[in-house]
Amino acid sequence: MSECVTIWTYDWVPEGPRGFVRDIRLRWACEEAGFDYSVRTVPFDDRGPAHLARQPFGQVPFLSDGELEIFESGAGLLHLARKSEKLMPRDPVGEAQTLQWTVSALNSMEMVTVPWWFLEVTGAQENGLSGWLKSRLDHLESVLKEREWLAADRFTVADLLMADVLRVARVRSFGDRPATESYVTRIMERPSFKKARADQMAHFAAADDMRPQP
Ligand SMILES: N[C@@H](CCC(=O)N[C@@H](CS)C(=O)NCC(=O)O)C(=O)O
Repeated sequence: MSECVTIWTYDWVPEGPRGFVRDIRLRWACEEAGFDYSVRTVPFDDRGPAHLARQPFGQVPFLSDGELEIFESGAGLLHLARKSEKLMPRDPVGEAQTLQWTVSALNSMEMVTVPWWFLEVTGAQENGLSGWLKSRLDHLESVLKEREWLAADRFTVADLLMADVLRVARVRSFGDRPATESYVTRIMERPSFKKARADQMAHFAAADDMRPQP
């Protein structure tokens, strides 16, 4: 049953991360699949026991679907993908390819991009993770030179996640990789991504008016 999906995110975040908060992954997947969903919030400033009971690291997003509660954006995406063939094919080969690339987006790519990006934005003189990131991006470029999508010859949740991991500006501008660039650009052109991003931006902008003025 798709009508009970609820995506949980913060009630507000500062401007910097808007458009990148990971609830966008779940919003976007619901849009791609055509699910009805609602978005509910937990306080950004005060991450209390109710939040920690549902996301033990005090982070977002997490998802509820009827009786089910799931944290980790990747787990939430795979849950949604099990509900819609639009996100993951049902044949065993297509499904296996989708699963491996979904996990690889998190465990081979994001595990490098996030710490690399963090060193970049905190102004490290020399980013010691650049070689590691270059290697991962170069390997992916070789794959994307040969094909349009990561799995099953069609858009899947694996592409949604890989593109979301890669669309961070500093990662995109790190080296010249035309196949990867065209892949990310093409995926960001999808109406479901644009809607999810616009909705997230509007959600946090609306919360500004409710904030106590400094
Ligand atoms: N591995 C987690 C990462 C979640 C994550 O980093 N969430 C960010 C927002 S995009 C957050 O809650 N940051 C606040 C914090 O870490 O305290 C997932 O994919 O769900």
